[in-house]
Amino acid sequence: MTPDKAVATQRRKAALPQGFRHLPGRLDRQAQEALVAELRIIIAEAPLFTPVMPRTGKPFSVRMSNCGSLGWVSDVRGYRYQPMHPVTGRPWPAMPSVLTDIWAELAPDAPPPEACLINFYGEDARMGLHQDRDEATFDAPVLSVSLGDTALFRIGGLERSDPTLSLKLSSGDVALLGGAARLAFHGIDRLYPGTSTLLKDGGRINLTLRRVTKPEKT
Ligand code: MD6
Ligand code: FE
Repeated sequence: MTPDKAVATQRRKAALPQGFRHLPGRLDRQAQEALVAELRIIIAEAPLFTPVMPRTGKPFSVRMSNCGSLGWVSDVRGYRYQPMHPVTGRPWPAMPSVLTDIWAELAPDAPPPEACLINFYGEDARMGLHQDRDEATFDAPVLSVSLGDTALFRIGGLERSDPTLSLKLSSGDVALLGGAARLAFHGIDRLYPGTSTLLKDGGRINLTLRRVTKPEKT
């Protein structure tokens, strides 16, 4: 084996997991601006908060809020979904219809989404490699919408140690983790500040739509 080939073999190339989809530019600029305007109203009602890691209490570098009937929260007691904002105690605002429309288009067989997690990244924020596994059902995909500065997204397999592959998520992009990719490890390694003019103070918003509860059998 030539030295080059030995290196190539060692650096196992990750294949994108089946069921991962990346739809660059799914929302055009006008749709992105309209969605940001809706998110400003949502965040006025349900302010961004800084979650902390279970047990350690270490703060996340992203700030969060939610819309929809359920919201994902993290505090020293653990990760969970709850119907109320952890600080205000009020119900989460409704999900914008542009988001439920994209869900209906891309996940036509899934029951409607219940939670939309809103993650706000300042220029130094990141998101460690994780699985989205706090839902009671993994049948529906998780759908993500990116707004603002471009981010470097990394996705691997079902084990934390599996090889990973990186791609950039830009403003207006949609990503879908479904099928075998539903429980794939993934994270955000970094932002590229100044790559978008959408958010007037920079940064990035990522929205993730999830089905949380098992649908009623009909
Ligand atoms: C982010 N995304 O893009 C982090 N999760 O900021 C996620 O954690 C994510 O993009 C589930 C499905 C798609 C995602
Ligand atoms: Fe995730």
